[in-house]
Amino acid sequence: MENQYKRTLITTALPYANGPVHIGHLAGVYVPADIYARYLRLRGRDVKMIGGSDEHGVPITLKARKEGVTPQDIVDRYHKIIKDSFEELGISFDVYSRTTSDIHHDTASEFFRHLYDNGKFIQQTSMQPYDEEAGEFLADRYVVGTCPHCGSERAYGDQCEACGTSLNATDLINPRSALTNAPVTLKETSHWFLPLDRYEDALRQWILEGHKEWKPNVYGQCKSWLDLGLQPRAVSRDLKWGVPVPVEGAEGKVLYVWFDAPIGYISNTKEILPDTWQTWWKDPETRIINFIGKDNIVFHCIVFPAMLMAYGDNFQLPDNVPANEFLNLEGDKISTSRNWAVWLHEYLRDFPGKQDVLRYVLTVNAPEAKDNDFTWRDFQAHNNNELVAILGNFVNRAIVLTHKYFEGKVPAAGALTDDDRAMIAETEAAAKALTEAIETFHFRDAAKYAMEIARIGNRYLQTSEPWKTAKTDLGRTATVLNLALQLCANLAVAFEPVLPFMSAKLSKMLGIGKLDWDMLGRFDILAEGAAIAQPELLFEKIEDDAIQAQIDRLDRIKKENQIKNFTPEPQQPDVDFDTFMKADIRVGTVVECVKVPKADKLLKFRIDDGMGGRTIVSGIAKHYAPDDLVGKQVCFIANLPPRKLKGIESMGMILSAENADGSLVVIGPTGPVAPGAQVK
Ligand code: B3M
Ligand code: ZN
Repeated sequence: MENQYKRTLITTALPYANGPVHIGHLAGVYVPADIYARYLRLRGRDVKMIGGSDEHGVPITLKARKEGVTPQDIVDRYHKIIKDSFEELGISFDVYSRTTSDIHHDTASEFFRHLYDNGKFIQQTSMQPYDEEAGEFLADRYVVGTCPHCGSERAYGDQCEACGTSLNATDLINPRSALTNAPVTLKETSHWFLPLDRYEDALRQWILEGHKEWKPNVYGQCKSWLDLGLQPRAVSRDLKWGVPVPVEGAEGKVLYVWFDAPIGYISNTKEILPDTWQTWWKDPETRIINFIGKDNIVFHCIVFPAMLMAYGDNFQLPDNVPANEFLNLEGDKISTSRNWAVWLHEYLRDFPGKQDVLRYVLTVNAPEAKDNDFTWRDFQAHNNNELVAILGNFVNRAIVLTHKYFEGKVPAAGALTDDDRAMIAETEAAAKALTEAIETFHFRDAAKYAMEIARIGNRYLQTSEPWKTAKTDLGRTATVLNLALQLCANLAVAFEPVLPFMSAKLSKMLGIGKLDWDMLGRFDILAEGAAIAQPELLFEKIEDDAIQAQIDRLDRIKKENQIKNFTPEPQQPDVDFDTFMKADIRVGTVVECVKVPKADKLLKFRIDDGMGGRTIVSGIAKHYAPDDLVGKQVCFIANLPPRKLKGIESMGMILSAENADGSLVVIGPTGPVAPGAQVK
């Protein structure tokens, strides 16, 4: 079932350099791509894994403007963070470059020029949002106004973030420029369009007929796009940041970011293979695989292939596009703008040396067929119950016993029993299933089959009890430990794509030089008498406090977001002054406060009200501990009729504000006030 291509070019979506990468990017694109690349390398295949930062596009210029720096400053900052953190996580790019490189600008320009010279574009004029004051056309994101659906005044020209509706800039009520706040006008402009409709039949043929094996989510999205009918798509924009459109009369225009970015795959290949890059793109014996997230499917399966078809010259189309769905975080959509994410560079700082744990958890939870959820408790459980308790435990036991009974040397295996043969057969079956899973991009299953080999190991030690036979039949113990060590070697191979750091450590302990996928399922990897190093822990337990710190961080962010996005309740109808004055609001000092028994919401206050004191029962026990308010001054309504709560007579109501997250904050004077003073 192994494919017959001569070489494999793996591309990974180029992340925008307007922020760091997070676990959603990793689970969707980079971890699966890395697993696949590492697997092919272990098979001795010729493979290149191509990556880089996408450094154009409006979000980058917006961020630069917001911070008062240049777009180049922004991309320099995030390119470095992204590149360094990928490297630390062991994502084994053969190149990780950037679309601001000269080689990319040249390649993208040449690509456009070739299409232009060969009449592959049509030119169309249209009316676009314009800022008279700045003298600039405005990208959708630069137009702000009132949402026609929900009335939010902070909607953008492409989307209202308050209600989630996607919009056109012309839909907004009172559109204004985000640059100058000037009212937006419409002005005529001319752009180049790639007429996708010309490639519709070829695309149908290629995908719908030729690639029925693609994942259902990818195939389905392509089919619905094609069934809707394709339209010409603009490939230029009126912007300053980007690759300038390389033709006469195109001043002030750049290539649309989605035109230049996929060409980045070609530029980055050129960068490492200046002489042979064409073989990697134009030889039909090259297999191209695009790893992307589901929001990029149309660009990789429709637009970029149409660009390549338009170019001609034997450019090859991807053989597969194993796009993933989305990963959520603690039940909520990951969002860069809401800071709702686990950022890779922060993970690496908070969990040093635990790269493999994240890789493992993102693999077993990968959103391969549907959206999936990452939770910190689940992360901890996978580490403690699987990596530590199954994989780490098995390897440790096998090596410790080898040192205990055979001075750290691989003992000789004697005659095999039925149990031994059954264990070998199970391992072979798991290895076969593992290979099949990786070949078909089922990486979740792959990680499970690899872990199955460790489970087989634990069961084997448990049933054959080499520590018992050591007293009666040391030869039998030797056989069992020989096989157990061979299983450890199998684990070093099986897990290399997912857990490369563990695999390197284990290989070193076992004295294995170079790993090879063909070792998998074999029980003669380690030679009799070979020295095994002292056992080192492969994984350590992650304690509750480390997990709680992450959960607390997310709680804080959730709270901050609620306050940021708070919309006050509409104002109440007018009340006449005399009615208002009837409410007698006073200041009092809290003298004493206790919890009301059998009522988890209630606190009983003794208040010095300057009039002999009173008792007030208040439902704020979820927000304040009894001691919090003693000695503080609060405002209360004094003339409400007395009310019995849990048998206690409450004489008034303490005032508090309800915060955006539903929490209550008690209201008091900002300076010392005589108890009993009236609030007017
Ligand atoms: N930068 C979009 C994204 O990060 C885009 C991918 C480009 S791949 C050529 O989702
Ligand atoms: Zn809205």
